[in-house]
Amino acid sequence: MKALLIIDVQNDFLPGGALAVPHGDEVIDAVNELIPQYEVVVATQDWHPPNHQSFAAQHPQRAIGDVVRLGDLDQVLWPTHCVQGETGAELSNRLNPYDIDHVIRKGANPQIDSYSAFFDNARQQSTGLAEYLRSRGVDEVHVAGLATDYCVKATALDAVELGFRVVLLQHAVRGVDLQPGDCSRAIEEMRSAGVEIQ
Ligand code: VGL
Ligand code: ZN
Repeated sequence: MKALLIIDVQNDFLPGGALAVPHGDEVIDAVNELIPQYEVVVATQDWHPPNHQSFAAQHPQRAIGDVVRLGDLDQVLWPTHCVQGETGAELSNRLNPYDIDHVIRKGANPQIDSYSAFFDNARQQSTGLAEYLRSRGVDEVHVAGLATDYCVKATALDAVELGFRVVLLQHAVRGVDLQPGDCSRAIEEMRSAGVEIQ
């Protein structure tokens, strides 16, 4: 059984949002067309408390795009985004909500970021997604959404490691490209890890 994973199609990652992914809105029609083709559809939400340590505003001497140490990990500093309960954290209202079976929220621990839909970046906590997918008999996941070079990549790589067959739906993802080439490199990294690029 295959599942569609719709990663972080939230207002803050769309044009006009706090952390707008260039052309991020182009994934919405693609995702809406994909939804009816899957029996299991999961959407994720980046879901940060206002004091999340990935926010540059929480580090007075630092700027957006700087890299700091958070716990034992390198952490890129982002604009304040996807704050729990705020409009920016809502799934786009252009997304067809009727056939979304399950929503996973991630990034709630202020001290650890969570790019992957399966685990936080320190791999301390599971979001329960793998368990949910297995309970539904899913052995293959197809990944769409935002952003190619962060949450989409982390999710696809974890899914491979967890033993799922993984397909990246290239027409239905867009990335940040903080450094030019980040998205192409992310796709090559996924391909090398065993993700089928479709
Ligand atoms: C994401 C940066 C920060 C993503 C989330 O959804 O790819 N990127 N938080
Ligand atoms: Zn985030």
